[in-house]
Formats: sequence, C-alpha cells, structure tokens
Amino acid sequence: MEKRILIIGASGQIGNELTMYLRNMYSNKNVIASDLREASSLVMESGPFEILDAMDAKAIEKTVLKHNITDVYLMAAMLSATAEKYPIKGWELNMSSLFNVLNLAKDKKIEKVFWPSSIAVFGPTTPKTNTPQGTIMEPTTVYGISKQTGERWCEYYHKRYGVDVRSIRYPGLISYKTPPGGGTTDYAIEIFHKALKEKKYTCFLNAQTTLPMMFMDDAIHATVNIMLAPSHKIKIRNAYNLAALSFNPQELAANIQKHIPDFTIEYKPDFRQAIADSWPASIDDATAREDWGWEHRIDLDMMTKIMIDNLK
Ligand code: AKB
Repeated sequence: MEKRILIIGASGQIGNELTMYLRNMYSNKNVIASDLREASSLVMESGPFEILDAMDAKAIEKTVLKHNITDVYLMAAMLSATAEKYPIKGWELNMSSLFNVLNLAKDKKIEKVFWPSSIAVFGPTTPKTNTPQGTIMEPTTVYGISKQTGERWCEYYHKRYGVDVRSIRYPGLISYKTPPGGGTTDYAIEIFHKALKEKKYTCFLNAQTTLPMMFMDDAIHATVNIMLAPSHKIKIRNAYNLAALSFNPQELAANIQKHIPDFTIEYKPDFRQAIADSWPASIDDATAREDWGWEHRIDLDMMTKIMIDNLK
C-alpha cells in the first residue's frame, strides 16, 4: 500500500527538514505537512499543508481520514527551556499530543507512529558519560519528565495494543535551515549566527558544559531509517539512544575560530545551566547501531564547516 504521511509540527526545526526529505522520498502529494502556524515557503509551496493543533484529537483524526494517512510523525513539542517557564502547558502539550496519535494507531486508523524522545529523559543520577540504553532515569525537568513518561506509554501501547511506534532520544540538533525553539542546546546554533554577524557571542552555558549533539542531516537519516526498518528489528519500543558528537561551548568556539579567527566568546550561565548539568555528556548508542544499523556521518569539523558555509 502507498505510504501517506502526516507530519505534525512541520514548521519546527526538525519538522521542516523532515517534510522536505520525505517529500523527496514519497512524492510531494503523499506527505501532508501540518502545524499551528504556516511553515517555511518551501514546505508551503511544495505540497499539501493543514493548519492543525496537536492537542485537538478530533482535528487530527479528521485530517488522518481526509488524507488516508498511514504514518504519523509527531514532531510538535515544547522543549526544555520553554517548558521550565510553562510547566503545565509543556506537560499538557507533550502528553496530549502523544495520546492523540497513539490512540489513532490503537484504533487502527493509522499504521505507524514516530515520536521523538530526548536525552532529557536522563537526570543527575544517571551515569554521565557513555550513558547506557537502559539505566537510571530520574529527570528533573518538565520536558524530561514528559519524555520519560511518553516513552513508557509508547512501550505500553506497543505491548498491550500492538501499536507500531518507534522513537529516538535525540541529542541537541544543529541546523542552519530552521531556527530551534526553546531548547537548552540552542546555544550551539546561536553561536554560529552571532559569530558570523558580530564576531562575538555570550553563551548561556558555561565553557565546560559537554552535551551530546548531532547535525540535522544525521538526525533526519536516523528518523527515516528507524521508520523504514522491519518491525522485528525494532526491539526497543520506548526509545533508542542515539549519538554522534559530544562537545562543550569552549571546544565549539575553538572550532569556529579556525574559520573566524577574531571570534570571541564569553560565558553568562542562566537558568539553562541547571538543565544542562542534569543531562549526560555522552551517550552509548550501541543498541541502535546493532538493531537497525544506525550510524552517523557528520563529525564536529564537518558540522562547523557546513554551518559556516551555509549561514555566510
Ligand atoms: C532541548 O535542548 O530541549 C532539546 C533536546 C535535547 O531535546 N534540544
């Protein structure tokens, strides 16, 4: 049967690039983009678009039936920094959107679901380096609590109702096409814009804050590949650890200085420092590599060059 895909949250950082990638794969007409607000002109002009609220179960169902949707990618979420400002709103959006989509799969109105988890499921009591796939998870942020809870529900819907749901714990994602929205890892994108425009950047994390990161192209490949994998290869139905890069602001700044020698950085940590301090510094993703063949392609040098060349 032909794939008919709905992307919820197509205006966001991942949704925008994922929509264009999937339209290339499955043809423009088969990938329906949706969001609360209009997406980039590329997304709006290349295929179908619906205004859709991820919290509105009826509206999602109507869109799914109207377009004969088979697969849903639920990319709408409130990220870590914003969710700390609006805890209840963050919790409600992140949880109700997930239930809306899982219930459609449970009722056999769609076949497959992608839902993004995050390294935010881990907390201060988790081993900080090479964080294993299965380990202590005591997240201390609203976003992390919602992602960890979401993972449990994904596994429950799979075991109890046979829902084919697949998920990845994204690290911080770096891209030049769409701005990020309210995350703790956003500094790693802001820094490039400021380095090119003003040759200086004030970082909201301290110099030594090492976090797991990934260039967007790798994240898109991971997302598409986990959805393409045969069901029996997806042995983990909460979410897979995924890794590519790990660096701190000082190391990233030094890399940027190779291209912009007079770039300077200073550090003024704010409330996001506590969020970052509760997260791992590096991730062990051996299980994803073994189960469905995940591998990353872009290292820190390549990522820095791509960002600078494209933002110039
Ligand atoms: C955030 O910083 O909130 C996100 C994430 C790591 O999930 N980028």
